[in-house]
Amino acid sequence: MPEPLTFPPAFLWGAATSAYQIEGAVREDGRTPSIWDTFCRTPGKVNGGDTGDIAVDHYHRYRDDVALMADLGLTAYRFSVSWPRVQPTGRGPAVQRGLDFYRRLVDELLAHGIKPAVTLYHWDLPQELEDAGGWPERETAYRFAEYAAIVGEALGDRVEQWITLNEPWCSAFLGYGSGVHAPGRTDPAAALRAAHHLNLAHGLGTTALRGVMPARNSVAVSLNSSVVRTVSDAPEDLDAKRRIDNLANGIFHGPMLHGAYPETLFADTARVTDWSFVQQGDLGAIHQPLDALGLNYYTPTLVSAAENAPAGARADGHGESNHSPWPAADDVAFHQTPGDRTEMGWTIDPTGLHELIMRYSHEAPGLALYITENGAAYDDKPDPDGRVHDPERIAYLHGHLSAVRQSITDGADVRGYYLWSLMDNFEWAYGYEKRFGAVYVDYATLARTPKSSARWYGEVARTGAVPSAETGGE
Ligand code: GBH
Repeated sequence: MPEPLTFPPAFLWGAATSAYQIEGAVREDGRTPSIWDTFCRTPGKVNGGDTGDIAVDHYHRYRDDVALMADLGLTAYRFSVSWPRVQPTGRGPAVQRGLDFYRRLVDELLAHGIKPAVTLYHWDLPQELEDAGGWPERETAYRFAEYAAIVGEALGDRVEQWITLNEPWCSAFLGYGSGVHAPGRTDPAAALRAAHHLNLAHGLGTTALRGVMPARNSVAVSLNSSVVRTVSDAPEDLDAKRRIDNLANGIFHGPMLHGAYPETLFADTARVTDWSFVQQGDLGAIHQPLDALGLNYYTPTLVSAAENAPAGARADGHGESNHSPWPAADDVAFHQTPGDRTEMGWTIDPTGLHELIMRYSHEAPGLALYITENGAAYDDKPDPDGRVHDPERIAYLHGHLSAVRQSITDGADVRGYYLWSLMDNFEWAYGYEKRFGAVYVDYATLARTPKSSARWYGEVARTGAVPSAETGGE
């Protein structure tokens, strides 16, 4: 029988969530609307008109949720702080009742031996800051740094792992480019400004955190870096790949890790913007030493030059929008990667995760890597006996964890893995229709039931090893 794949003893086995997707309680304890509250109330933006008003009521059920994680055997938990819960107008003094929720949550995690990782920004900008211009405005980056200091000061004594931003690509290009995410704007120039100000927020936020926290704490960012592949090695296809790699990856990791935007990005986007919003000193402010890098991975991106695309192929990355999230890249075509897909329509390709990890272990030498999100949506339904069997998710996790293990063998310094997601939750523009959870949520009662994948993953966490065969769970 083949040996199980054993991971390093200190490897963190976690699950991830975000505030708006799980908390609910949107009007409690002084919280004000974020751009997602507003977006959900804009007709036609979110499937079924769903909102995060109640979500999975984690705000009131966090004790049970932490107990469930401990019962499963998880050793780490990544969650995000809701900015408008802590600083309702996006400026000024903190609301202690808002911070108290996170203090209680962190204490509960620590009491159960679960290591918390805090994401400061997982897409829920206070609406007042959007009204003042949002991420395309430079001021938002300064506001973020102030907010980072508030949270760092409140939780820095008990949380060691910090993540400034979750997936700034989504905030900039889905929020201000394609408009499928809040605030729903469709302006490529504004999206590029947003990207720069998110970078600046990351840098200023990192500096602010360092200023208020013990030096032992670790600061990172979570990027949804794309594994970009082409349909051929024709020069125009390779050029399409280079441009999408710039817009997906280099636009963020360039300034953050190397202190510079990719040289060709300016020419690539010249017809959209002249980049005059980049001020002297910005790149230095963004390029702060980091302790770790978080990578979120779901599926690779397959491109060609539009001229090389078969008839009928088009950018499938646009969601329901007619606007592309890729500024000045109308002559790039996006293709479906061959293979089985999840319920999101995303092709299952663990080789992409290996490729991503190896790329960033070279791009960011010396930085610890964490997989801060990976997982799959399936159409889960309870059996008549109430159990939820999700063998497809176990297979997905098995494949991707094997890829992580292979990367470690190949020399990458991967220190932990956070499954997306702990439990079914509000899947942004898809509403509650898509289930990413290892734990099933019955939306009528909000009862939680671990799926077979949760038991399987808990066993992995407890043994520190992935079984050689993917069968398991209950
Ligand atoms: C993550 O986003 C989020 O961090 C998390 O909150 C969310 O619930 C989870 O994943 C599942 O969606 O088709 O052109 O947009 C992942 C978002 C989805 C962004 C795939 C990039 C492909 C490119 N990513 N998407 S495009």
